[in-house]
Amino acid sequence: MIHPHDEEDPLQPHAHDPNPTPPSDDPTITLILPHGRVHLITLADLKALPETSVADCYIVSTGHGTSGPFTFTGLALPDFVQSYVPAGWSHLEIVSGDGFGSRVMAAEVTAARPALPFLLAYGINGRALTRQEGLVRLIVPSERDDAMRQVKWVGEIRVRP
Ligand SMILES: Nc1nc2c(c(=O)[nH]1)N[C@H]1C(S)=C(S)[C@@H](COP(=O)(O)O)O[C@H]1N2
Ligand SMILES: [Mo]
Repeated sequence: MIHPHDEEDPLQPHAHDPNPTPPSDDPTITLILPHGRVHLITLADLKALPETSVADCYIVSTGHGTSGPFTFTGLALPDFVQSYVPAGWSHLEIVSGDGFGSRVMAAEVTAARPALPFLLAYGINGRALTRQEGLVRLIVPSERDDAMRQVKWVGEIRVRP
């Protein structure tokens, strides 16, 4: 239910018309660490780490219905964290240049490596994900009622203490 007077948290939207248009052409991700240190992470950087594929993923749009199943390929979030995020963080804010984003808690990433890991995806069904399709896209395989955590065009990852 939408209450017009609520200020909606852009990292936890309740309803959303998906944006079809990439905010830019560049898939580079800006990583912002808790003390303000910034790293640029290119697509090549992501691909240099071991890749993970997750089958039977669906993108369930409450507006235009369900697409899938897809096999998404990318860097699993536990592997991303291991390589890029120093210990002592509580959550990640994974946001796109269009303002859409998702908050991912440390427990979701690290509490026993899940069978269905979140991915920073750059592949779909054995081919490269296009920018139009969301490159680099956050995939949340367990999300089946809607797709409101599956951020297209990840542009910034903010690490919160
Ligand atoms: N950056 C960004 N990611 C987004 C959205 C958006 O508007 N911007 N919409 C979300 C919603 S509500 C849906 S249903 C899906 C739609 O994904 P699709 O365009 O691949 O079907 O993207 C999700 N990720
Ligand atoms: Mo949606």
